[in-house]
Amino acid sequence: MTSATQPVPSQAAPDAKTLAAEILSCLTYRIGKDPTVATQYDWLSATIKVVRDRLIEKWIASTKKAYEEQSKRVYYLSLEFLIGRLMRDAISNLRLMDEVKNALSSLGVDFDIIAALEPDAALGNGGLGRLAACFMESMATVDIPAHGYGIRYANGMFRQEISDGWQVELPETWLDHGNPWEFERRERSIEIGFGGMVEAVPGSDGRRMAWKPQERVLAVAYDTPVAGWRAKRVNTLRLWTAMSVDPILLDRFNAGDHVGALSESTQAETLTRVLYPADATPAGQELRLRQEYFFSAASLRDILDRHLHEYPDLTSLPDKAAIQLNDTHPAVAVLELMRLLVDVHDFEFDAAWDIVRRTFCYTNHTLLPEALESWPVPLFERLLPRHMQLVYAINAKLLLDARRENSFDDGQISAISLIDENGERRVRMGNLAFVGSHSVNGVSALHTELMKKTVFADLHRLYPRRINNKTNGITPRRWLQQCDPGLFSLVRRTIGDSVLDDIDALSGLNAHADDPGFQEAFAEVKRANKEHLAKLVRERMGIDLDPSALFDIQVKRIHEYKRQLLNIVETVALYDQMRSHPEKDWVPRVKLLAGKAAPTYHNAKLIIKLANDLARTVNNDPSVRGLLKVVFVPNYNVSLAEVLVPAADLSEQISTAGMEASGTGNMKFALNGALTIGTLDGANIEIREHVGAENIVIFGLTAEEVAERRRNGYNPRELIERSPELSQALAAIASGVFSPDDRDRYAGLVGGLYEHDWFMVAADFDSYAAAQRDIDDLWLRPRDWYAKAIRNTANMGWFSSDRTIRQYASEIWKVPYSSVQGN
Ligand code: 26Q
Repeated sequence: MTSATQPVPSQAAPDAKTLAAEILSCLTYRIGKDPTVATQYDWLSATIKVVRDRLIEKWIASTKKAYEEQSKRVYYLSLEFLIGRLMRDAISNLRLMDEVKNALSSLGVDFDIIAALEPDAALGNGGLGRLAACFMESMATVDIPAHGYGIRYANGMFRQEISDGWQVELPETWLDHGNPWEFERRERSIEIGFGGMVEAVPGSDGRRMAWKPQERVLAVAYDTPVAGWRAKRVNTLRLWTAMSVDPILLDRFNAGDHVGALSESTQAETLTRVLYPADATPAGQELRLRQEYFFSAASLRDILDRHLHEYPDLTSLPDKAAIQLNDTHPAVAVLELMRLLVDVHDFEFDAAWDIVRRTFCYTNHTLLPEALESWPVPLFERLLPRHMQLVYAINAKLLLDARRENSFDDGQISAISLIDENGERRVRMGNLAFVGSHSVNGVSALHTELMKKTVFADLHRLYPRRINNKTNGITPRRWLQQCDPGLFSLVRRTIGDSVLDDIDALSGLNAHADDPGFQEAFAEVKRANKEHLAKLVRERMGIDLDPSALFDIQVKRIHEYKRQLLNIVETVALYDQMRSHPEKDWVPRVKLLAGKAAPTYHNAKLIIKLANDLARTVNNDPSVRGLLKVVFVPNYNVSLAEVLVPAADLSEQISTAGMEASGTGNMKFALNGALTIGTLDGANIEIREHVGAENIVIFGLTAEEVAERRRNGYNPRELIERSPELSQALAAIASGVFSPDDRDRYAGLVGGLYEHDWFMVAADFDSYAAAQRDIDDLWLRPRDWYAKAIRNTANMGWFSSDRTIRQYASEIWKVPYSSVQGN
């Protein structure tokens, strides 16, 4: 399916002189500063505003085109967008990088200096939020009219500092200097209600209800343009901010109660103040449910208003809108659309339900039972009384159908029910999203198969065609072209510029994988990237790294299932070995770790402390002779990833098989020429298929073996005792070798491995350690190493999020898309 691509009216490409004049004029007239007093931030704002202006014409043209062609639009609802910096992305997609750099330098401004000042927009926790950001860029690139909807948190992801080895959370205020990217749309203000009562509408036979909310909050829209490759299309990311309906209660103010007059507005604004910093374990707090409903309801109103502006009624909604739910966080939108259709637009229940299901699609990102969202019925009912009634109504229909037409037994009925009756009654958001959608997708082949067998087994039996797979991807613009300019320019020189518009052309590198000259050039790029990272580590942490050592990197949220602990324990074992066998020819290694822990996740925080305790010990031990360095880099975020990813020789993707839904960091590293050491989990399996089994190092239990061991009893103590390396390493950690100031610090953590070891560190330890020694051997044969590294880059094109988005477009959303990146 390819859309007829119409030429988009485009401004002439400006030269550096024109841009310099525009930046200067913006500085003067929009920022109100003279170059002699302008700060670096002023130059940054002026540059961003000029770049943004360059997008506006295309933005308006894109919006108009969708309107005139009556195109079906895609709405991506996500509580998280982990965007990072936007300036380089926008300039690069406009193909104006050299011009902007020259313009600034003619004004005496260094592009790299101001680029580093742009705040890293961290409106997300990790993979799910970053995926949403990659998808926004890819939807624009493949020319799909799409809108992202989310929350404009005043405080995004916290800033992580490491104090005495412990994580400390500090607020990140990304809006301190204003946000030059966004347009405030005061005129797009939508009232959102909470609480109150529900009354039957007289004469509607109890079908229509009138909800009389007790509280009201205003949702105000802020729009950010998102440019695709070559800025052919520019889409909108619309983020909502909560404001008080009546910011100053004038009567209270006039009565002299100045503080009380403002209290309501403070309360309203609290709603969008902060992102919940948990990436797997739902907080279950009222404010979180309020956030979910607030943004879902505002987005739906916006979507329906746009539809009704163009079409007579809502019967055609499913033909003109596809609403993708990024996990269950916006699942309450299913109920809100039901409410609007039945209570406001007077649809029959069944007709409304049909429209709802044909409009929504749901992506699941996790199988972890503790991560499946559910809300206590009393809380749900108090905040959203009408929606609670609708849950019961939908549930009645669902369970009757299952019983009558599919003869489900009691166990199956209780598994598919929207209400969890085990213990305190709760509304299950996963089941709601599933039944309210026509498509439910997983994010890697393995994850999708496991969804069918585990969380959604019974719903899958009832709706066997609904679950489908869409393996994740990453945008190659940010994650190769921009973050690794040295590698990308080598690639262009080697295989030509077609790779600019066709990432699959990377496969042309396969022909050069064994060419010594190309290998050398590839190794030189990697070396320069490692020097760049070493500089950052020296400046931020005062630690010296040897760029000729093997850079072994594990960066991601800290979670037990991701098994940073396996990596750390193996590092302890290696440290032991290096000290006991100084005569051996050890491969110099730098172990880099980074990632944030949820503030309430005790073991995750302890793992960070352990990494830092180990780093202090190892880095100061002369007997290691600098052959091993351990570094925990603070405050992992998108911008730091852009430095770490290109500098990796080895990428650690070592989750317990069956637990990482997909992973996307794994794709970024492999694309940039790192070898992966990984388990058969998530998208690692598909990476192996694409890069070839001989170019990836796989170890450990399979998902089936993990499940089998959990079923048949798993005895970690026995395994630990049988592995001398593992028992020694654990004994050292548990006895306080790395924590002389508090010898019992890790007793509990290590005790957990002996007692239950839910994530099977012990089961995989020996095979992981052996795989690491294979890596060492390979490193000593640089020609073999680089041949494999090159084959990774060459064969990762398939993991472009453009491919993922095209699959969503053709198989789920049924919208046309462009098959070429640029034109
Ligand atoms: C839910 C309720 C209340 C508070 C927080 C949350 C919450 C927030 C974020 C729950 C989960 C998340 C994030 C999940 C996530 O990032 N999952 C990752 O998604 C990636 C993209 O599909 C996958 O590659 C990863 O495997 C998966 O872990």
